Amino acid sequence: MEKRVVLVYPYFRYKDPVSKLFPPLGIAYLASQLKEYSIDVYVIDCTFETIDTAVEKIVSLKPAIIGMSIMVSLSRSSFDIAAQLQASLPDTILVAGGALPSVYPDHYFRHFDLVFQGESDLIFSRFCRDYLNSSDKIDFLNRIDIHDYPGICINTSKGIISSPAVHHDSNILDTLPRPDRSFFPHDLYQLHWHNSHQTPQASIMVTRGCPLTCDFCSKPVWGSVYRKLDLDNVFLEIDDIIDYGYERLWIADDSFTLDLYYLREFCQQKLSRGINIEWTCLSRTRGIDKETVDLMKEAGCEKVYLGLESGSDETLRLMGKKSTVQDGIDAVKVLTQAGISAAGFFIVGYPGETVGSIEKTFSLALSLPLEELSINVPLPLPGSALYSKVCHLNSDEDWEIASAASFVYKSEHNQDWLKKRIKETLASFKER
Ligand code: B12
Repeated sequence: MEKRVVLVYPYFRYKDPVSKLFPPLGIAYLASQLKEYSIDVYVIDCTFETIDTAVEKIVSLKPAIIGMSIMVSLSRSSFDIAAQLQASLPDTILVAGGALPSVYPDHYFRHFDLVFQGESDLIFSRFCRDYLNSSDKIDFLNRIDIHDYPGICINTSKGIISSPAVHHDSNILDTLPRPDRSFFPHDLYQLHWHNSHQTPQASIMVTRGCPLTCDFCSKPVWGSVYRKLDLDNVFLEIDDIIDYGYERLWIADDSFTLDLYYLREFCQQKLSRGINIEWTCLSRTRGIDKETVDLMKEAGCEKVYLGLESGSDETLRLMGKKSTVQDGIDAVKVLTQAGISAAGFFIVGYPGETVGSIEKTFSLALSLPLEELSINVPLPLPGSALYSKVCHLNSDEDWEIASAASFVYKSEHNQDWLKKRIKETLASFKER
């Protein structure tokens, strides 16, 4: 084995072509941390690969450690690759991390040696340094003191042991190196955006965590404590993204508009520094006002994705949303009046809602001046309150998501009818 770490992002575009493709940011965070320890690091971003070529590349590198970044829809690919790697590289340590392993670590032990939960970039790199300085895999794993590595979860002869994941304070986050995006095929990503007639975009995270408690939302990595990054560092990262040729930022924060003071500061500094790049973000519907939205527009905000969710206040209550239908209508209005496009996410077929409330959602979706519309049935994400109510998936179950209109659990709603109505609504939306 070579003293090197290979990071793998097991998303294969050919399996599930989505319109939005971003270089995987979690991998960029891990890579920069590993480089801080002068560790020899390689990245296999599978986005434009096939499983066979990806496995071939990883095996030829003979890494001592492989770290795979996994979210709910990447589970099957991660298991497929890991099974092949286990067979070809029995002495390599296989580590799973990211959103799904963070909430469901025991699912991974069949193919991985250990799991890191939560914000583990800092701790994983320390783990890699320590392991690369040791000589024997079995001996090292047997001697691990889990308190040395917060967030680690490991299957030992005495059973599964873990130490709780950490959420770093802002002052620690501000000392971390900027994510290293140098490993990704930016030309292919940008070609993808051009081919789909969209502005080339890269993702960035400015704030972390969300204190809201929506029933369907899982906060597997960042948790509930809202933290903000130092804006000097944020703008250096934005400079990197511009240097790689991207023309729009996709701000991936759970809710970038939560702290209006910080949001305005971001806009003002972006303007005063003359940083010329468009951006989009996600937002809740309540709380954004005209003054802030006008400033967002001036600072290059092109589109805001709103969690509108339902056309019925009763259903919004079932979803644990601390907002009303009117908040959503007002938010779309204030954005569009400022010249910012509004995109709407809706969920239909929520447990406990009625056909009447579902129809209200379809009507609302068609009545608003939205630029983009997404309507899904509930997806019970592991770690969400909804998940514990409706789902008891066992660990052999596959987590790959087949379709936005198919239930992955037994629902009281008629799936065929919902599918038909979603299709009709999306068709009417397109025709408009
Ligand atoms: C950008 C994004 C996308 C992008 C694609 C991902 C990409 N290439 O960038 C798009 C828009 C396509 C997308 C789609 C979907 N997404 Co998405 N997405 C996100 C989002 C907003 C940001 C991801 C990100 O870059 N985060 C920043 C990086 C730094 O965080 P990170 O990857 O988690 O990495 C950190 C740790 O996890 C850890 N880590 C990560 N990998 C590894 C690996 C190892 C070895 C170790 C040790 C540590 C480690 O270190 C990092 C730093 O601490 C997150 C929410 C969020 N705020 O994170 C949702 C999120 C990941 N998505 C989610 C979901 C459900 C989806 C969809 C299934 C939605 C749907 N219904 O269609 C689809 C699936 C698409 C597909 N085909 O796979 C869920 C996943 C839930 C889960 N439990 O797995 C999340 C958490 C949002 C949510 N709360 O619902 N998504």
